[in-house]
Amino acid sequence: MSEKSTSRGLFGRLKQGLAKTRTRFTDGLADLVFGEKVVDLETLDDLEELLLTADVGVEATQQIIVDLHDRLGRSQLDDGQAVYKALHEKMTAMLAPCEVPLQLPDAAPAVILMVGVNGAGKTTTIGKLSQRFLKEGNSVLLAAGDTFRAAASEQLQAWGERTGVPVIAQQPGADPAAVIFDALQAAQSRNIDVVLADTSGRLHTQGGLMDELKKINRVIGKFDESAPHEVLLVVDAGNGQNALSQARAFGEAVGVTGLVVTKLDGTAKGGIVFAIAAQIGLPIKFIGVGEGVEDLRPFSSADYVDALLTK
Ligand SMILES: Nc1nc2c(ncn2[C@@H]2O[C@H](COP(=O)(O)OP(=O)(O)O)[C@@H](O)[C@H]2O)c(=O)[nH]1
Ligand SMILES: [Mg+2]
Repeated sequence: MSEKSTSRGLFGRLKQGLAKTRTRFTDGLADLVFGEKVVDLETLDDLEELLLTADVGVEATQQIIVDLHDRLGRSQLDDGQAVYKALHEKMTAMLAPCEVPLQLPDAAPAVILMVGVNGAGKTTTIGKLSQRFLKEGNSVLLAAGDTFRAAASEQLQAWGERTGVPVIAQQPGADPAAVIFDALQAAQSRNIDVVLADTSGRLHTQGGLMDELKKINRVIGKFDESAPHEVLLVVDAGNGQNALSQARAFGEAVGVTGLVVTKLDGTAKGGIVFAIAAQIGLPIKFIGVGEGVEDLRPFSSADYVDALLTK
């Protein structure tokens, strides 16, 4: 397959993954800007409503509307196509600062800590990431830091078996910081390139569990003071605006370095990435648009907006 057709295939997958949000956008936009209708302030009101219902959030929506309003005021937007183009430009520009690809540090091993609420997709994302890193020529080891449920470490071990990656685990109820420390030592002695550390889901409002996460973070820092090199907060797009409070709380506790936004395929709330861009400003390292390994994609602002706004 040529490079071109591969990338077209991946883009098609992204479009399909974002179908629910895209339908909301393109259906709404079809009425607003693709018709013969004259573009006026009422159109902007309707557009505002459309953005809000796709979970773009009040702040990001205001930024977009103000930008279009300014342009409309300068009468650059005399037709629907011009509005569409301006909207496309503004939305891409808003997301661009969040497009910061994950770069593995030179450390041996590179340590990536995954955090987030229950069911967000941490363990699944670890499985998908381990395949990505392997493909890129790195050796990988998984640390089963979710010791809360027996099923959690089994789920991680199943990924380990599937990908042929070692998993360091202990009994349910073991101290997660100790499990992860063990895993780091094992990785070092085996010359492993990347350690992906899983953790139990916790609500950002559960103080005790957030303290446990801080301890995990400290213990990793004792192993290597530059670690963890990435702390990735996994958020479920279907939870909409809750992602923002999660990002703030986890950020305060352990210094989140980037986000993974999962399950965009199951929701029409794909606008949440704009709210994240406007109010959190952290890099979005990956997005999940399905169950397959290829459905965890590095975040691209241009592709994302293209996939949302093209029929
Ligand atoms: N459709 C879809 N499902 C996902 C995605 N990411 C994770 N899941 C599913 O979400 C569920 C919870 O994932 P899991 O990794 O166990 O969450 P954790 O509790 O954060 O570790 C599983 O059934 C996953 O298959 C995604 O991007 N799209
Ligand atoms: Mg899990």
